Amino acid sequence: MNKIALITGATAGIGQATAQVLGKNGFDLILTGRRKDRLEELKEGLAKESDCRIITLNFDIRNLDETTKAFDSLPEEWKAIDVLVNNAGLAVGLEPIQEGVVDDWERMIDTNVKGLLYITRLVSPQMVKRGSGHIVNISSIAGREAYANGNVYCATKHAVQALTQGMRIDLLHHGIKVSSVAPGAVNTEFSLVRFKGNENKANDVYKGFTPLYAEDIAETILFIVTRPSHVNIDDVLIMPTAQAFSRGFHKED
Ligand code: NDP
Ligand code: 8X3
Repeated sequence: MNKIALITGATAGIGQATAQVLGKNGFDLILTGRRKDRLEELKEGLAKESDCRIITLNFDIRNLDETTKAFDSLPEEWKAIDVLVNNAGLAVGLEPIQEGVVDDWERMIDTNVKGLLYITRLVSPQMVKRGSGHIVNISSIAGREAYANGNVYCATKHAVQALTQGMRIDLLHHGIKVSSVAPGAVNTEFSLVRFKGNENKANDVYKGFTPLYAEDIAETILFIVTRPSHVNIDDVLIMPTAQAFSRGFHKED
């Protein structure tokens, strides 16, 4: 039987690419997100390109009740998840703290921190029961350093780093691996979401240099989850060659 990977936020960007890469490399998939049509499209596409089995779960990860119901709806054998990729997340807004929009703060904290915790709380007991499993948390360069106006988003990703370490310690005696992947700028829908649909602002983020692509992160995740059982890749910081730190880019006109 194939290993089962649950990927949160598989409707776009890094999660979608990870679904494609893991699906083509022998994993069965549980794919989640709010946009049901995108999940169905991805499932259909993957079914043509690979022979992996796929279940889609459509829910808002900020809602504990919805998340629990979605997990409970899985057939019993699918609850034995081998790999959990905690990817669903977002930045909303880019304002100095004194001008911050409280609703934006709540969306980020509820998704990036609380949502990650909700799904981990549901999946990890099954891993503990079996004495195996792997949790991969998608952090960010924003989880290593703060940058101007990034305040709350950076705080949520610092929380992901701390949770990665905490989970690794708590799960140490249960044979469960915990890893984090912290990317720099990846060209996905991330900036479109951050700038609330403003395409010009979003496109500007990736102008003048070659950013990472979602596939670069997906390949990294595949490497991490296919190491031998005695090897854990704790933390990966992966940056575009043209980015040395959060706001340090080599850009050409
Ligand atoms: P995208 O916007 O392309 O994808 C984000 C995914 O998260 C979507 O599938 C979206 O699905 C899902 N998501 C967001 N909110 C919710 C929610 N409330 N409930 C369920 N799913 C949700 O961005 P990326 O692929 O770039 O982002 C993926 C992760 O990578 C995030 O955690 C982000 O912080 C992190 N990251 C991104 C970087 C970048 O530069 N792009 C760099 C470093 C880290 P849907 O809207 O359908 O619910
Ligand atoms: C996404 C990258 O630098 O915009 O986490 O925060 S950054």
